[in-house]
Amino acid sequence: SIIKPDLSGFENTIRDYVRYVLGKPMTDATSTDLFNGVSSAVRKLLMDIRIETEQRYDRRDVKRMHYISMEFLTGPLLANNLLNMGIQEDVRAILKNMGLDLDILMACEPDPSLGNGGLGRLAACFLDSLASLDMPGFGYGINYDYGLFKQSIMGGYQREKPDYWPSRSSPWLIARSGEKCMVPVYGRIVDTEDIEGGYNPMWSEWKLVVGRPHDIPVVGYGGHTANRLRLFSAWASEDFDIQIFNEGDYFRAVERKISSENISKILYPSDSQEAGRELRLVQEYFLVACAVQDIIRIYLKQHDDFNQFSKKVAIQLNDTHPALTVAELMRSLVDVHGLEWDNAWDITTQTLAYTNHTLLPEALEKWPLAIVEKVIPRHLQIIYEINRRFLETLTVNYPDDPQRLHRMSIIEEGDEKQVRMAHLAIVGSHSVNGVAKIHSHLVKTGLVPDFYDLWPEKFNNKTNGVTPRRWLLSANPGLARLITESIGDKWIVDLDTLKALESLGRDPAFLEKFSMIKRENKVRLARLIKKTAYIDVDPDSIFDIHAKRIHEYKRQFLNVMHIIHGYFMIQEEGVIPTAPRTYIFSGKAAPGYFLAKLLIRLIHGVADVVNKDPLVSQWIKVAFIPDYKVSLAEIIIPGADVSEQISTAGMEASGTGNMKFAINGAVTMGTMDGANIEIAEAVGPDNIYIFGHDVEEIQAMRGAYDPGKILAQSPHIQRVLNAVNSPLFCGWENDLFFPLFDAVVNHGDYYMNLADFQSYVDAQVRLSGDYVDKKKWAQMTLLNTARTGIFSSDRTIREYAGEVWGLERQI
Ligand code: DL6
Repeated sequence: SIIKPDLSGFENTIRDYVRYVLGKPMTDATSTDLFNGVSSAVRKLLMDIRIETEQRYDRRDVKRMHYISMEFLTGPLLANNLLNMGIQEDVRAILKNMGLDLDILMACEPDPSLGNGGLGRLAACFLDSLASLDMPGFGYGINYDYGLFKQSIMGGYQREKPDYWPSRSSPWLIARSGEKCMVPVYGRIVDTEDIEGGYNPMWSEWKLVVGRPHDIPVVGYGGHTANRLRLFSAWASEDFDIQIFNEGDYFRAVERKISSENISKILYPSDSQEAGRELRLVQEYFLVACAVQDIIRIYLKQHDDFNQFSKKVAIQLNDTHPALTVAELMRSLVDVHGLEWDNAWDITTQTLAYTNHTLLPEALEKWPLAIVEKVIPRHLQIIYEINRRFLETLTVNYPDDPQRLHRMSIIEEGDEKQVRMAHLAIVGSHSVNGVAKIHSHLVKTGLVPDFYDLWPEKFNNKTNGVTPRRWLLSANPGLARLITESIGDKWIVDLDTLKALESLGRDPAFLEKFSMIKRENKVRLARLIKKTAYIDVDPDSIFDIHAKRIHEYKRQFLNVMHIIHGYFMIQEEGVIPTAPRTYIFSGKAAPGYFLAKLLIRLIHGVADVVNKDPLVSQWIKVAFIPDYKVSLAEIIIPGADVSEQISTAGMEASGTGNMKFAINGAVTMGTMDGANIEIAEAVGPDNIYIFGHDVEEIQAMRGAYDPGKILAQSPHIQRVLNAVNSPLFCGWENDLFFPLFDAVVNHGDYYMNLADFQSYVDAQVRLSGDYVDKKKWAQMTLLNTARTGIFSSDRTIREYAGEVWGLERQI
């Protein structure tokens, strides 16, 4: 049931905001002013729910779960908050009465891009599910001034511009200046003797940074519970360094202040290349230090000692980025609160749990000891001590296996010693999970088999999920309405009930309505493509969409190869495809990732040639939508017929885009990778296109794989790759795409594009054939929606809550 808040003062709050906060008459208010006014009226309602929720939790002294993550990709919040409180239509009516249009105001909301992609968006889905399930689960993150860069395209190239979001003035952020955290950083260790003559390391000469919390309320569906996402901004401990200021060096004092505040200035834009950059380590430490202090402060409000800590507190580490929590919690318990090491260690390991989100070797964080020692010398000592004790237990378990000790040590030996963050996280946690069945299996068998051998009971799987509130109810209002009219609205909180749609697949009238909604969503998407990519596309063609970060393992290159192949089939062989298709790409490349950026340029080069060709363009169009972000995904995903999920098997941990597309009725073209495997299980083999080598086959091929052999035997692949390496798509820039050609032809094709090419082409031909059978296609897409309820993040959160956190509903 939905508890609707009282809206009687809503209009006045908007008017008061414009008049007394902005100091303007209503007649002068801009759309952005009015968006802020409406949001502050919504925020007022949220605060009532938030305060009641907190009192409920306090009264019951509940166990709380804290999700620490460097990224939370919330996306715009107004629409979601209104829907979750069940008041979107009421507010629309109030605004209409005032002569205002809710949709226009919602379009003014900036997209807080505080994340790179899947990992950050998953964290946001989890917060929505926790609140919707009335569970005490909170987020801790960084209030970056600049989120992920804005992408624009110039001459086919990606350009990056800073994305400033109102980190100090967003209507959703509530500054909590009374709850700031003091974070020591840098300095050195001075060895002193304690009173009993023992060793007593003192961390001294540190510099103090202040973490100022800003809360974003997170209201669950139904309006019963509002949790919070707490984001920390970094400030200098004093306005200036008074000492330096007094010495007369005004500018150095100001610079010091600026450098402290740099800590929360910007989100690192890559998935993988941050390790080695001191500021990134400082950010990671800053986050965990603030979070741990805050968590302990909240716990101590109701407890006098730490005996109950792990019964009342669970902490989930979102990837290794917050792995320093292990050392920081130990430091806090031992150095600050005076606990014995063994007791502190039991508490730490019983409290912490770690989620792995990637197997890619380059994304597994390792920090050079020299940087760790410089930034957090005391933590390095603690890590050494944790490692010493850990290696001692290993010696008992594996007395004759020194190699194993080397492999498992938290410290990696070598020319440059490094801290292996994944090992630190595993040793310091009671639970380690992957994010899809296959991924969890590979964590155990491929990534850290030694740890699995030692602690098999620690390892588990939690397949990702996505929130149906944002990704169906809000993003696809037409489909949401049809579903609710047909089977009721329980699906919003129990997505498995979508199963009831299956039987409607035999009802032609229902199928017709279902297909019409897809068409309307395609028209909406076609408008977006026209507006952002300046290309006219036909909503009756197949909308084939590849939207995600640009990365070699995600194989946008394979997709482009297939497009070029289709181009030649029409041009040179007169083979016309069964159905016209629009290939739609969207996604950002890390600014330092040369090949990924070149791939964006290639997509544009191919688009130029294909879209201008009078014959081919009747059958194939290519469009790249710039600046992929949550608000665009909400338009792109519901408009898809086909969802491209074509990573090299074993490389995509799970994927969550794949789930969003399938729930919205797109049919997956995918490899047996990540959660695609579970999507295939759920929808059945007739309702998905699976192609390519699976994980075992890829593993078996490694080492012996010879792309040259495949190339020699395939005139089609030769034609495609020669075209990539020819002037055809280059415009006036010669040899532009040679590096992409070279990586595949001369450098081993690490991502095995060629190995999967033919089976990809065959699957695409089958798909085109099925698409023209309107009834068959409609049934397939319906079954994708009906059978993917299992991919709700509510299911994922229930699993974490029951099996990892010991978290209960607090209705
Ligand atoms: O678990 C969320 C998401 C998965 O769905 C993707 O498959 C995976 O690539 C992503 N991982 C990361 C970690 N990157 N780094 N470092 O973003 O997590």
